[in-house]
Amino acid sequence: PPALAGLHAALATPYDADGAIAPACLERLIDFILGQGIDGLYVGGSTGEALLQSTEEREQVLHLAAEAAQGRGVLIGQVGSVGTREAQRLAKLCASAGYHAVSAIPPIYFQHSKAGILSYYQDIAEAADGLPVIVYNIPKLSGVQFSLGDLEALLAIPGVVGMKQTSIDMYQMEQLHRLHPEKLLLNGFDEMLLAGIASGANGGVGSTYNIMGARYVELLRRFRAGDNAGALEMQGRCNAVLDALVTHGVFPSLKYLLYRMKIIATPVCRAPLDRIDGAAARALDAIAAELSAE
Ligand code: SI3
Repeated sequence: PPALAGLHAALATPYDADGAIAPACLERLIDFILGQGIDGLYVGGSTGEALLQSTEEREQVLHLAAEAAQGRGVLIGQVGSVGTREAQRLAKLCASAGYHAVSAIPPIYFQHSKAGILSYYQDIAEAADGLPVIVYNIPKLSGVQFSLGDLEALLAIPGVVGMKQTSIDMYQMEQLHRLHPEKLLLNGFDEMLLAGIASGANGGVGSTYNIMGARYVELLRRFRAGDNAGALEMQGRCNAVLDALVTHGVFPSLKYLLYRMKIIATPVCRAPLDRIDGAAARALDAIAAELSAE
């Protein structure tokens, strides 16, 4: 499998009660994730709430995560932004801070031409100073739809080594694998990790690897050992948790669980993300107890 394959947690950003980034909690979270057997960290992605942070805060998180990892695991920095300048600035930082790769969502809000999006990725690859670039395809949140041909044009950019596919289109995953077997393919939706790796993905990036990484490590181990029924059983155990997260809001629920598992000090997400209370809190408390006991 290509380098950078494996399971990478889409790192959450812990905050203190005032909403500032909490370095000690970030360290504890990274220790917890890597202790579960997860291969690396995907820093500054959707789960990291990067687009709700200032550029300076995004830089701070990228630095803090690299320091806390202390050379353990693969480090992938998500640098995608509304505009090219910020993305390049963050890509440069990753190159100097010991990251192994950068990744980027397409430029959002303005509806850019395909040529504009292509040059955005070329510019990021240049700023990344030789670091491999992983395109982050997430049509659900970015609003940018890529055809197979569009994705192939992105994969042909010098420096682009692969794709993080946060898409339910497993036909497209299989096509990417079949037509570009040398490229890295990371599965984005945790609830479909088994489907993704069965369709050619070399691993995954997931938000719920923050809370139950060991379950995904075991899923992948069983799949690689040819135990498909066992892998499906693990996917089911993960999805029983994901059912609640998807119902109550993935990012606020994830923070709430990390808080109840005593890994981070507050369940705070950046507004306008929701807060968890009432019946949602009660449902998640039971899950936190179950995960803490593992
Ligand atoms: O950048 C990131 O935080 C991710 O890689 C996120 C990851 O792909 C998540 N996707 C979204 C849209 O949130 C999944 O892990 C997702 O939260 C999970 O599968 C629940 O739907």
